[in-house]
Amino acid sequence: MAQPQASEGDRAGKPPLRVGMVGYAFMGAAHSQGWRTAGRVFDLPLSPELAVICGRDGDAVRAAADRHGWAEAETDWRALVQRDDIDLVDICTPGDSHAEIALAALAAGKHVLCEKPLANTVAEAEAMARAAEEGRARGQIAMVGFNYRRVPATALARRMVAEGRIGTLRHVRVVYLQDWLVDPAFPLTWRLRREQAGSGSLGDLGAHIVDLAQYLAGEQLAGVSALTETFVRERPLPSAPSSGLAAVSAAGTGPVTVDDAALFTGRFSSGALASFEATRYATGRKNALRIELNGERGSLAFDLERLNELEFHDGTEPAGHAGFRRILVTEPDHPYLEAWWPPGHGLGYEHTFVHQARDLVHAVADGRSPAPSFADGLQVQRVLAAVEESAGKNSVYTPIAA
Ligand code: SOE
Repeated sequence: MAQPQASEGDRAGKPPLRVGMVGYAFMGAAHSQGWRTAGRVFDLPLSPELAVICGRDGDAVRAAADRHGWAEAETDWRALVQRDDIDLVDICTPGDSHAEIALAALAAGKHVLCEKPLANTVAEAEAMARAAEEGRARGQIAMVGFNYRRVPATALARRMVAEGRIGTLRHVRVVYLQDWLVDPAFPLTWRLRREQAGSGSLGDLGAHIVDLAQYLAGEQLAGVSALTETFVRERPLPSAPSSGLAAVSAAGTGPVTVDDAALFTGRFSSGALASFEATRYATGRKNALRIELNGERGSLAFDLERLNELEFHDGTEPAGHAGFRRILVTEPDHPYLEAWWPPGHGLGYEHTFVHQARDLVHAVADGRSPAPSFADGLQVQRVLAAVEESAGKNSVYTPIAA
């Protein structure tokens, strides 16, 4: 495995962590921001370097390298993962390439960060988790990018649940609402095709809320009952001639082969109950992830559209003046905040990727398994598979395979 070598470019004498990223669209931009900023805000043991960005379209990836500050542009990910001057491979591609890139990178001795969901199938996720476990023995680190764990407010919520501030958990209810598919004229992009995306709102949005619910609860789901729906089943082909769609109807449309929305209930291993909703048809809701946990001693509630705030109801307070109160999560002793601005100066969506990079750099330097690991990503993949199995059986309760 390539060991970080000292180089003249190290910030403040820190050994470099040379990153090679595959993919340069939305997640590529967000991860670039994370790698660029983490070492300038946090005191890190290694200095992340934006070494190589990779994508199939040479002109586009060179433009992305310029825009996002990568030293080199590459069009062959297989060459990238073999380079001795790359320490970590960051996978920001559609789900159908996560497994082959991660397996090649781990076999080449690299650390790996892989965007969520880990894979498009449980079988792929199992192979990735096995390879990550084998890599651990060689000192390699592999993490999956569930970035909403790294909002200060959700990290504080996790801390409060672990401290017992809401007591025995009874309910988790969580939704992730977007509306970018409401228009039937929206084209048949890769997220709407099973062979590339693996699933629709379930894997894209549902994966986030399954991981976040389990992370905050501190326990895993034992089984689910689910409904899914595809509201618009044919969509116009993308204008790009390289859409590569095989099943093209005469009208220049193609079939949507994934879910548009998923609704499911779940039972945690403790017996606590949960409800989930992931949809791209919540007209007017742009990126509304909302989660509430109810326990015997209190409740916590978080809204991604107000991500600097956490609502807390302390059920042990006298009823006369109890109630949900807003915690402004901007104090220096709140998670991640020691490195940012004075109290009251909020953070945003992009900062979750800076925190993700920070935590991964520490895990690499300490040689310890990060959270969420590929094993965590595999468990989420098993929940998604149970949701699809239950939906296929008209919402029959379906246990999560171990
Ligand atoms: C979907 O539109 C999406 O981009 C997800 O893929 C991301 O994971 C989420 O953070 C924002 O919305």
